[in-house]
Amino acid sequence: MVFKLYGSAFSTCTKRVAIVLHEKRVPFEFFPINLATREQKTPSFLEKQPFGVVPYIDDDGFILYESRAISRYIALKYESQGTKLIPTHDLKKIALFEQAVCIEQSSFDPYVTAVGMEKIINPRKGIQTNEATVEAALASLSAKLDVYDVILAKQKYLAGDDVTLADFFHIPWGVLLVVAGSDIMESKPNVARWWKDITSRPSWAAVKDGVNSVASF
Ligand SMILES: N[C@@H](CCC(=O)N[C@@H](CS)C(=O)NCC(=O)O)C(=O)O
Repeated sequence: MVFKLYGSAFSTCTKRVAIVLHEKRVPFEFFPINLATREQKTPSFLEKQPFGVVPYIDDDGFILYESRAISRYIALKYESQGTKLIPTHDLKKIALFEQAVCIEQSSFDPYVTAVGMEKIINPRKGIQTNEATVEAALASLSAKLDVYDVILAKQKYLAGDDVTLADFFHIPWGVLLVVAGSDIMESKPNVARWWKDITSRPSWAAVKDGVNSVASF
């Protein structure tokens, strides 16, 4: 049975999962969910994703939601193909990977989503941007990225010298910073080097303009 991804072609969380499918070279069928018509709030969707947000997957009847959990599932299920995205045998490497995942969720995601919501999503909904919120989020993000810059001066990626899921988790919201008018990802040398590296990969090129089904790799 082909792997099924339900989401919105342009949503950040759907792209997060699609990057991983491309890195792992897993063919998949994409089922678009229309967020504009609130398809994600319909009873049939809520049966699969009770929080009413995208994405979710159906892997031969196994339903899973939360983009980072789905990404881990794919990375482990297809451990031996494509890019290795989670360390599995070395306890210390596993711990450093978990640390990097926590860094993304606590020191990056809250600030980039605040900027993206204010500068991109809210205006589309007719809600005025709160510039004070944007300024505060960018100031906090800049302080966090100063720490990233120190870490990335010593190693290639956030969990060590191998790329992992933790790096890829940053991309879909992180690229929106430029759209929101901020060049913060280019403003610190080691962060800029890392950012160019992970956003130059074919997996991101394949999904950045919208997620589509892939019949084979
Ligand atoms: N933590 C969830 C967040 C999912 C989420 O917020 N999805 C957004 C798109 S990126 C969504 O479905 N928004 C529509 C809505 O809130 O109704 C994940 O990572 O999967």
